Amino acid sequence: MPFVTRGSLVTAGIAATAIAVGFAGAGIWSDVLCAPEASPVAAAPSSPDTGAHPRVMLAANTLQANDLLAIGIRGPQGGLVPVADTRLAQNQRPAQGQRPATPTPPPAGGPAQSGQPMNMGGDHSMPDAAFTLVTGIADGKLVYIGRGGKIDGQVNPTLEVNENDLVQITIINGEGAKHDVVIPDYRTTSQYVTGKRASSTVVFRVGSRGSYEYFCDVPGHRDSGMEGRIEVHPRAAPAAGGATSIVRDPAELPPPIPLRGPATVRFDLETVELEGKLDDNSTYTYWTFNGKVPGPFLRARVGDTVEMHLKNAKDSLMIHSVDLHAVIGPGGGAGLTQAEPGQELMFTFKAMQPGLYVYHCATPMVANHIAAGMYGMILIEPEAGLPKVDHEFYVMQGEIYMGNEAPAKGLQEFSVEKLLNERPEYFVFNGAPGGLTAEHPLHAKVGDTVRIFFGVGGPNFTSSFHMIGEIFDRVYSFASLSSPALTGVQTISVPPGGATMVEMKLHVPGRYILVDHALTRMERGLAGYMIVDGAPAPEIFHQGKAQ
Ligand SMILES: [Cu+2]
Repeated sequence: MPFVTRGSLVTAGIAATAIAVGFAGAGIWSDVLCAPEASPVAAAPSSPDTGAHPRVMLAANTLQANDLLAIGIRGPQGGLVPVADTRLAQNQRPAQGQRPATPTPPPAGGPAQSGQPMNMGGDHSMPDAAFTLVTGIADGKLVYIGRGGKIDGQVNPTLEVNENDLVQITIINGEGAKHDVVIPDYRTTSQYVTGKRASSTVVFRVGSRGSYEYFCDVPGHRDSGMEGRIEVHPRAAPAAGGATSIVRDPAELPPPIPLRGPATVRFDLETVELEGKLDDNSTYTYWTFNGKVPGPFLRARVGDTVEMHLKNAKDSLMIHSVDLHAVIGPGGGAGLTQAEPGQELMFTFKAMQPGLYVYHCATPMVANHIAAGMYGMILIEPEAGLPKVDHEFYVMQGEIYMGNEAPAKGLQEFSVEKLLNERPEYFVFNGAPGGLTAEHPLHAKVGDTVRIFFGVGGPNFTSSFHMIGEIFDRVYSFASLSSPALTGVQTISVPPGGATMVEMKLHVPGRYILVDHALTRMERGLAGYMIVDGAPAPEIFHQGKAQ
């Protein structure tokens, strides 16, 4: 039986009814009819046996002409795949003629493919490959059993890694006897885990290719079966290496506005849906402003009159819009920019307050559009501009909600259940795990002054923004540019839909890591590098005794 859920949303001044249509099967499209005076909801049963395209009539007196309607299909991975946003016209079939989305079948051999190396450039803080082993009994022998991904359920799994990888192994006690895991070739020994569910994590860097053993060194356990191998392979080219990157280069932003009076400025945003690279082995359907995450950095001056144009690409499936927090006016512009595929809409606003503001798509389900990558920032500079610095960077934090456990393989589907439960698989800077480590690290030199425009698209999690090994000289809390800066700040809270501006002078060369200091999120992809070149500064930082 199909199921139908619905709820009323009021977004951006538009009274809207959002309807999710789900089926037990997949790959089914539905027709939607709007009948002003019909029974509340009538849904025809699907016909999975015949494979015929069933018609579901959503005929409700709560539906009005011009309502915005969001439709999703529940796919085989349990995720709700949004297939269309559409606006109802009187007695029409607005869904006709739109491209039906085909939900991706789940990858063969089970949902999750973790245990794949999360190659994020290699660092002392982040493993390239992570494995979980649960102790247990199989065929009357003590063993390790793989949990998650490729090794899921395997007895004494072979752990496949690449040369020079930083490898993390977590053992979990599954049955209550005392165990550990040792890897003699890498001089690595875990703590003992003695109680059921107790765990210990070890990290080590492997060297050149070869086959190495791991085992439990509690007397008798290895002999009774607790042993496996680590296979170190030459580093291979990543499988998803050819996929389009949606990561915005954090150095890509317009220069400061020269001193001038108020002016009229025009910005053009295009909403683009595309399959983008998520990690080395997977892709994700991103919804973006101008093809990157975050959207372009917009820059105006207080007092400016801004003409805001939003074009929704022809091949989009969804309606998209933009709500800028720099706007004073209902919906921040979202009510005026609900653009259907191929449509261009615009509005004008006056920049009343200096500040750094988030913008985002505000089309139902708004959290879905944001989670898909639809956020960016607009800077409204004060009259006198900002103090000059050597480098400015643009970084935003977001969340990825997919049906499979990360890291996975192939095209990943969005999961509305994970979104509603606020359980992201990845936390990301600039759209993808590894985006600001392997792909686009920030670069600067000793002696440089740098400024980071940092915002949270979210949609849900507050960031505790921190740079490991640095102190922010100045923080413009909540991105207020008309308040005095805080000085000497280690970590700054940035709420979803909020921002901060931080500035610092660089004194010591090396690699610094941008993080959310809720550091569990680093295990889920959230990290960025700032690489600082230059001469050592032993008077500030050196190994060994004071000189
Ligand atoms: Cu959107």
